[in-house]
Amino acid sequence: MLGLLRLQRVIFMTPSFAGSLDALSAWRGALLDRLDGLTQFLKSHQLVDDPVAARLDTLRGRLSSDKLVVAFVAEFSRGKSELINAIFFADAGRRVLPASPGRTTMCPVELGWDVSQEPTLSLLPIESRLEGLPLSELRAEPRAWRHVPLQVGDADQLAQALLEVTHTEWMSKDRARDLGFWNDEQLSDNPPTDDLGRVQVPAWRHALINYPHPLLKQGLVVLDTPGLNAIGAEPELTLSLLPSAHATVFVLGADTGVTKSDMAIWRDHLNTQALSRFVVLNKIDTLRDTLLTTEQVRSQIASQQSDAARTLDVPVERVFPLSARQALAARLADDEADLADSRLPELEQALGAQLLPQRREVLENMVLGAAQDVETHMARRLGDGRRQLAEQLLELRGLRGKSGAKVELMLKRIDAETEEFEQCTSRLQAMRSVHSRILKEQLIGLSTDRLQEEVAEMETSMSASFLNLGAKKAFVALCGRLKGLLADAQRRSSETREMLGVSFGRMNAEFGFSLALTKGPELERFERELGLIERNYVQYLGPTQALRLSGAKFMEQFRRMLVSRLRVVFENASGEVELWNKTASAQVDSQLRDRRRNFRHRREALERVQAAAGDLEERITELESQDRHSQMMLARATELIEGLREQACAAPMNAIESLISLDLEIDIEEEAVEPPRLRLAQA
Ligand SMILES: Nc1nc2c(ncn2[C@@H]2O[C@H](COP(=O)(O)OP(=O)(O)O)[C@@H](O)[C@H]2O)c(=O)[nH]1
Ligand SMILES: [Mg+2]
Repeated sequence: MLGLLRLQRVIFMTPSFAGSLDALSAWRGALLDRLDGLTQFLKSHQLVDDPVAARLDTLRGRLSSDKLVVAFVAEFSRGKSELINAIFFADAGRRVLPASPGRTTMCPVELGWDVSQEPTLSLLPIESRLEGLPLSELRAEPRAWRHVPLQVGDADQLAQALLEVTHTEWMSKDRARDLGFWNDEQLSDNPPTDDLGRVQVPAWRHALINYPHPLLKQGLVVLDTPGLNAIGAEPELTLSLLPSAHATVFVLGADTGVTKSDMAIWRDHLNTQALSRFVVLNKIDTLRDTLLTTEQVRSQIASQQSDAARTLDVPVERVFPLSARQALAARLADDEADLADSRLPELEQALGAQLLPQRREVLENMVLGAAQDVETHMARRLGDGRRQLAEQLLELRGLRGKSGAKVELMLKRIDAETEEFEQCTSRLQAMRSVHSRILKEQLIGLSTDRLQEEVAEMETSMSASFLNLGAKKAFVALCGRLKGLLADAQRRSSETREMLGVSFGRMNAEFGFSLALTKGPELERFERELGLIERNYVQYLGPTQALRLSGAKFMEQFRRMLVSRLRVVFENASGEVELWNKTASAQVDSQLRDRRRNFRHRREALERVQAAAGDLEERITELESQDRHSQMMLARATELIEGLREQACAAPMNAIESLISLDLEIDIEEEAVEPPRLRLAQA
């Protein structure tokens, strides 16, 4: 029953954030079904080359593992954890993430679901900072973490296990300084100390919660962060996790207003993501006052809202006054009126309204691009095949009523044609060797070795500069050189494309190929990514951050993190170039194969006709039915591609509505809060 109730909630209530995610995920599921149908058909009938089949597999991987990352950022005690509980985990029936006065969440906490892993809380000890390894590399090393198994469905055990993220350790000032938690220049920013002069430091550097909660299963990743001190001490947050989040929610307290440290977080960590930022003015319940009228309280809230908007320089509609605590309590008590009064639904609606279409559009473009390529490729292959069949048919029909001598003559002609055609092989050989040489040269510019060289050059000029004040300049220079490398690769790609275009044209004219080039590899995307990395790092290298960087440990961490991010960009760019080139040569190979097979078939057909004259009509009928068959294949594949396109362009809400109108079964189990899987007919 629950499953159905939830489905109704999704459709008939104000679309909550959870509802939007449900819809997006149902849409993605339907798209995957269509994609699988198409891929299976194309592969089983061998209608596409290997690189095209691989492209479809990659598309599937990206679609099914697509994540939506929402990060909550603010000074401690603003109510981030409470807000996360209220938006995402009220269905657990209790407070899941610890939220209490004071510093509670001591380390960044990432909640998500990876089906290949067990439900676990993984904790990375704070000492791992001393080794200088970036988080991204440590993620791949299970031994660096402590693992606590989680019991699915047991909300109490989950909440109990999550208390671990609140743990702290007391340590000497020296050690705290090494770990980046003590700053002698800005004493007011430092964590609390005890009578013995020891410093209180988080026990963990990062926590990962892998848990099959329905929303997390749909690809949602929630990032909860501790306050300013911890954000500043973990460069990875600023440089990688926050910039790559699809939405960041910045939380202020109505009881505190915009404080100096709120401003510091906003300025230093959130100022590059204007489009995805949401500001929450939390705890509006604290403004309630029995001596004031509802109207008076309302206008107080409105004036705090516009103050906050002015101070942060965002449109006032981007500031959401609400009460997370009231919302959580209302959801736990199932009190709709109280929930509306908490004003949380307004934020959820805004989050859903922005994120859903944005994510959908990215996926849609990805699918449409692939559909176009597959269609072009397949139409050309099948078209070639049909043309060759037509020629063969013409030849056979011409033999009707002709003598054995005539057949003999035709056989000779085929042999001559074959021989002439085979002369293309040496030409193709030459083309291939030029092509692979050019490609090799091009890939050197995008190689990891080349990247390391450039980074090493940056380091030389960085360490030479006093206190890293020249760090920014050296880094900007590095980015300039790397952009140069990408631009170079782009230019070489166009040259390669031009060269291949000329060769293809000649091969087509002289040997009857139908070689065609697709649009060249697009490297602008990687330039944009590089630009994004540059902006984030430049911010980090600004004057307020330079001191943190001066420690050798942080320099090392900074460098490793930078290299690992740049490496991803360069590896992907190089992969893109390689794939494009591979697809071009695979086309040559497959056409060569098809042509040879065609010559062979023609010869065999004539030989059979020669052996028994009656075979001619039979052979003609066979070819005609073969032609009808490939026409059918083309029609069916086109239909499947069209279906994929249609689904990609369909609005996500419709995915659920169509499910209902199709009256498909929905699994209704005790805790069946799973998104309904669309089972669209395959045929
Ligand atoms: N009055 C009131 N208190 C809240 C609200 N949201 C959170 N709190 C309280 O503020 C304290 C800090 O909340 P928490 O979620 O741990 O803050 P975080 O450090 O930003 O994650 C806790 O005692 C919460 O109960 C709210 O909307 N109203
Ligand atoms: Mg918290």
